[in-house]
Amino acid sequence: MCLGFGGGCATIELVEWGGLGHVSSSNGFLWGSSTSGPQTEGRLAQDGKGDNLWDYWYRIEPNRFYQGQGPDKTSTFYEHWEEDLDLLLETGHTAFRTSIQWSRIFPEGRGEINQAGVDFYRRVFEKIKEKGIHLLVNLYHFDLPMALQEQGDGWENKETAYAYQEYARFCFKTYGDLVDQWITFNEPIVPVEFGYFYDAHFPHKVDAAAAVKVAYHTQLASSLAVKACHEVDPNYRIGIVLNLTPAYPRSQHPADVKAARIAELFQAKSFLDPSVLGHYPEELVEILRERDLLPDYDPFELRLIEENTVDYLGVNYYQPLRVAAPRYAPNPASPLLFEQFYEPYVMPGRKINPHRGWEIYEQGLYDIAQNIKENYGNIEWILTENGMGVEGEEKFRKDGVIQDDYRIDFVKDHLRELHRAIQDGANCKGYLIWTFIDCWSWLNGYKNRYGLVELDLESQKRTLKNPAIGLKN
Ligand code: BGP
Repeated sequence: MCLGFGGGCATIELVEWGGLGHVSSSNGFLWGSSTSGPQTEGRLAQDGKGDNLWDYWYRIEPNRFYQGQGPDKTSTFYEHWEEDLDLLLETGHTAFRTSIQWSRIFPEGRGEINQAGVDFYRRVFEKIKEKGIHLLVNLYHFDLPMALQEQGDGWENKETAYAYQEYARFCFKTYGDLVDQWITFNEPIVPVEFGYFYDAHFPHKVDAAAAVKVAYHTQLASSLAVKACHEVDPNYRIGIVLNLTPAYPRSQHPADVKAARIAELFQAKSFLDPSVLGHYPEELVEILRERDLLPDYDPFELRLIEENTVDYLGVNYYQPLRVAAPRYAPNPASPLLFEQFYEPYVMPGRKINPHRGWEIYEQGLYDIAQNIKENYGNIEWILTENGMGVEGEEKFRKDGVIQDDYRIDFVKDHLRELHRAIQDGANCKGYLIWTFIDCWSWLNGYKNRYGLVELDLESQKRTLKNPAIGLKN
């Protein structure tokens, strides 16, 4: 299959699928993949890492994880990192994004350092730089050190934001010479939604007031990290990764349109506006104020958020958010949930990834780009996650290799929309696929495979899938 980006500095044109590789480091556009520490590294008895929320939750409720697959082993990157990094070049990466596990550096969240963890990341990052690969490092991918949850109620406690800033500052000082772009948080709305509205992530609270506090303290932490980063070195670049799908209303009925507007306030603008514009959307503040849900804040913190906006954005995009006005009035005695404002809408005739059940809507990427251009000062951004999960992928194996042509088509179709957006002025500087080597997923274990490289869970053997081999040639 033939597609990719190429050409001169200003234009990006569709060219042969040289895939991630042969295209254009020449014009500086970044090609690569994203992953995270907790989803790849695994733990060894003597590695000194402390528990994070996932390690703890898995220990007490392994039954809540797909096929009992937890975060203890994942893809054993902690042991196989050298071999894995060799595959970066083989699969044509010019950029790579991973995350540091806070609990590997500070097992208790703050205080004593785990030197083995500090050295591990240093070695990994040095090797990535030796290979000439642009390195993006995220500081938080859903993985709060458990000690901070146990001792201080985690993100419900403002102190956690300051503990995070100390951790972040340590990382800027320790690895700043190796990291090209920093990221404060990955999809910070996800732990708020899944951990505090819905019973899907630990700590399983269903409590809107706690959710709002967690969201506010996370934003505060992100802004504190931006501040610390620029204090350590004003030239360091730092951003935040958000899932920015527009909310598409079922119809133009005013109730559906309102539902979509509120969905976007909760799901996207709650972090996008303070991170990029430096303030919260007034309508969101009003909704919270009316329900007596505003968190404790002081003017100093709001000023800090205003003065420490991000240098660039990371955008994750998998599927669109389609919503409709709620069908039923809420039961006044039930906890406040998103459904009181909007409910998911399953559009008849939508295009589907049948192997994962998620809608495919490539144009969403173009719409995201237009939104950033028109409403967020056309801030520089990178597509930091886009990819296709496939359940039972072994059924596509032929001659020993997974023939994932469907993934090539998926990427190709999204790149077309990205290309169109860039032609229309989008300030997008890179495309990172989710993911490099099949990795562990929070609730789905190894059910849905996303990798350019196949992982055999038994032997831990890595095998290039079809397009990855294509990239090599
Ligand atoms: C994103 C997360 C990733 C990854 C991905 C795929 O939202 O940032 O960590 O998990 O989704 O989703 P899943 O693993 O649920 O299929």
